[in-house]
Amino acid sequence: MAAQAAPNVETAGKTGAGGLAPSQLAFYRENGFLSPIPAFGTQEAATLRGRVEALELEYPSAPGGRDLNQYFRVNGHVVLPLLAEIARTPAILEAVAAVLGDDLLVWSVELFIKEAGTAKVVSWHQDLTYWGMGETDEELTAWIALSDVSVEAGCMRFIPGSHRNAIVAHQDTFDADNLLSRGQEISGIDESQAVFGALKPGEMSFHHGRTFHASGPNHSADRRIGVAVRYVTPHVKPVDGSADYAMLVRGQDHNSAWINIAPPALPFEPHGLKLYEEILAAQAAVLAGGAEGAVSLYEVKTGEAASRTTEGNI
Ligand SMILES: O=C(O)CCC(=O)C(=O)O
Repeated sequence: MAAQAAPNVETAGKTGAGGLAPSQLAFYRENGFLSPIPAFGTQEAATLRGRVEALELEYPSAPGGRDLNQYFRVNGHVVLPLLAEIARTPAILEAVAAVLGDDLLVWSVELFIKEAGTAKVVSWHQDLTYWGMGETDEELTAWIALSDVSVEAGCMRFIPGSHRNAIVAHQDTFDADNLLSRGQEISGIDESQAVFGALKPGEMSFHHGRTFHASGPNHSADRRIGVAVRYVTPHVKPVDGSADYAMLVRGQDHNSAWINIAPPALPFEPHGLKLYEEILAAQAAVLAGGAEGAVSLYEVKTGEAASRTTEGNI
């Protein structure tokens, strides 16, 4: 399909530093995604990438009896100051606020890394399918590129307007080459409708939690590194009334159902590790619910997660 290109930030006439122009906001509302949007300068992006790679060198196996990849892939902001810091970047918050309003929380931060030449993919899916938040419009993902995320490197693809669907049926594949927690996928997507969201280092895309999206293998000679930050408003609630956790990053959280968490001061502090297990235990029942196989990213450690670290908000 000859999809309409997203308005370029250089030409769109922004409403304020980091904010979105009316044409960009209109594009997002119409299509359920927007790409590219500037988040960091090239040098800043290189520095952030260096900090991610320094963590990989420093923690070949991470504290807390889990691999670093576990913390990179699920709720990294709870134990890694770097990821909490990226999620609080003013230019990113300014742009997210243009869509969701001034009161913003971060529900999750995840790193999606595809090594050079890897067959790893992300199948067609809608994010909200297993998150237990219903079909809310008050959530979006900012996906920030820390490397050159070209078509060749396996950038994301989006189906324009697909966010107008309800949550559709997904099948768990547990495919080893799929980066998703259970390899979930929507069948029957007309890929000719898809629009690529290639990003330069420091650029980001936004997508709605019901937008159909996917990404292919990395055929480039470099790693493909992206940080996905899941923003919600205080109006979003776990639909089953269960406890879930989020970090307030802008404005106020007047009437939220979220247990508010603070960003960590240091990597893998004992308190952060305990909180990490508490959150994973609380989320596992919902996020791994109904799966036919083990969802390894949501495997709860026995014995530890039962004790709460929080008394209300922290
Ligand atoms: O990193 C990718 O290719 C896909 C990421 C994704 O599906 C998401 O952020 O929701």
